Amino acid sequence: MITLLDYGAGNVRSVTNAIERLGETVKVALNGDDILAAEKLVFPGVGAFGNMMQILQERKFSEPLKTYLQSDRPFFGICLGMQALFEESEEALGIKGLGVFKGRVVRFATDLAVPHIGWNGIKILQPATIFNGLEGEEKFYFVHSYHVSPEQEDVRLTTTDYGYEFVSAVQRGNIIGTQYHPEKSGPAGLKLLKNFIESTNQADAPKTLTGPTQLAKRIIACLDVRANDRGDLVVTKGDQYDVREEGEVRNLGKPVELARRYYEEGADEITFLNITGFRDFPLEDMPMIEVLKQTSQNVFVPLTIGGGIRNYTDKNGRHYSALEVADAYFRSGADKISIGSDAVAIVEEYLKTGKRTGSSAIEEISKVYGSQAVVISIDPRRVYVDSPESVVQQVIPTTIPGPDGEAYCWYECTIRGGREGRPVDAITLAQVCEKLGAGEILLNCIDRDGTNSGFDIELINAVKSAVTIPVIASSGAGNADHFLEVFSRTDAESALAAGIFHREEVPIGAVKDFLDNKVEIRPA
Ligand code: 1PR
Repeated sequence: MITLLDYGAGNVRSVTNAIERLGETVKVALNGDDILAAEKLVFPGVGAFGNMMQILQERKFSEPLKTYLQSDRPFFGICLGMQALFEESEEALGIKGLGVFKGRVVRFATDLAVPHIGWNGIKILQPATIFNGLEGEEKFYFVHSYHVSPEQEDVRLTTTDYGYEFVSAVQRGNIIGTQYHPEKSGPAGLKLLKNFIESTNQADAPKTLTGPTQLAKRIIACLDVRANDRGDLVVTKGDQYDVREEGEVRNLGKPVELARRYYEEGADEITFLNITGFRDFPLEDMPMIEVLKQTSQNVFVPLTIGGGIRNYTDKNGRHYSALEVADAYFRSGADKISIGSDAVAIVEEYLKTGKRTGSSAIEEISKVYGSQAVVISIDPRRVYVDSPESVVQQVIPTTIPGPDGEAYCWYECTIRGGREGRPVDAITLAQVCEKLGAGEILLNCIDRDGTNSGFDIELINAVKSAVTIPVIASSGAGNADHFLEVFSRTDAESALAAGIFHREEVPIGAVKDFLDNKVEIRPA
């Protein structure tokens, strides 16, 4: 039996699902005695360091955890669960870690996008049973802005390159910690967890990479979900956001089944967008929560969910904060949440006052779950203008002239699924959201959505060059070449598509086969 330390934040469901999938039972530690009684302890930390350490203290978990670790019984810390083993973190100066390993947790000091999100390789420095049976070339899923910096060389288990080489796993005796998420790293990650569960004493000689590891460009499958007119939850897909055909909501399949198919075909991430979330409050629309729960039982890559994440007061006067909505999603299996319409309202408010309120959904959720868990979904539409001076918004020159030959455009943010335009532009929106704590931009484009005509390269370059967080290019993919184009002509970290995958015009495997040897990818 595996004991799981759940300190209340983040997605522990995925770790439980992964362990149960491997045939092992999971007991959640409810108090210090449960920790002390554990035979094998897994600590899947997600969120922010300060918040985690405070909760460990409040729940009186810290001392039993230290005692357990001193006894050298099997321990697996994942992400923050590894960082907690160190003395302190730059993420929350003044708050002490468990101090089991000497050293600190530091923020990435690189010009590359931070958080470091996606699939990267590892260089194995010493034998460890968790790597038995692996080829050494596998990629694992990372999502973090901080990494450990151990004082002692001999605890370094793996390193990874991102701007520079950092320690991505540690080991001392039976204590193991990885920065990467095995529960989100597909078959390779499951193998690693299986090795921990079965723990033989014999570690194979490690096979490892020689050169630097490379972060893969991610291919993301997106499922727009809503109820059709009969009330069934379906995956739908619009043309420029219009999801109806001859009056009916297009039905392209069942969300849980499709997500599972995309996982098996090699999707690096799966995104669900509850596209009517702006009018049907998600906590009253429990089917989406159920979709997440069921999906996370079979899908071991990251899951993002968006739609309806905002403050809400129901008809009985009960107030829900956006954080509560996000909590429900995280606890049901989401790794990231995506905020659309509410981000526009937050940014408009910020632009009026120039001040943070500290209470916006972006700030509150990133404080608890970490910025890497907060994606901003932007739904922009091109507006052509004659000159950069003609509007206050950020304008770019365009090689695709407007209907009257205009040589400039700006990107108007929309809300409520493209129904309403707002005077804020996509570049400003992305910049302000980054400032408020968002960790990634999902950059849609209404003009390209569902057109199969390729990504809007000008939009992606304009937004990508204005922020330091990762950008997901979205809307318009019609063939595998469009993915090569977006990765060669922009610095987007990932590309998302919907229609071509749902209609099986170009399967994910075909996109990856086409990109292989041209772009760094995780093979399907
Ligand atoms: O505003 O926080 O409630 O979130 C609602 C979310 O639902 C937003 O992320 C918004 O993008 C999304 N949404 C709302 N209405 C629609 C619609 O289509 N009517 N879908 C919609 C947006 C856009 C993409 C799509 C790509 C790729 N979907 O994510 O998957 O454009 O499509 P393609 O490859 O077929 O071209 P809130």
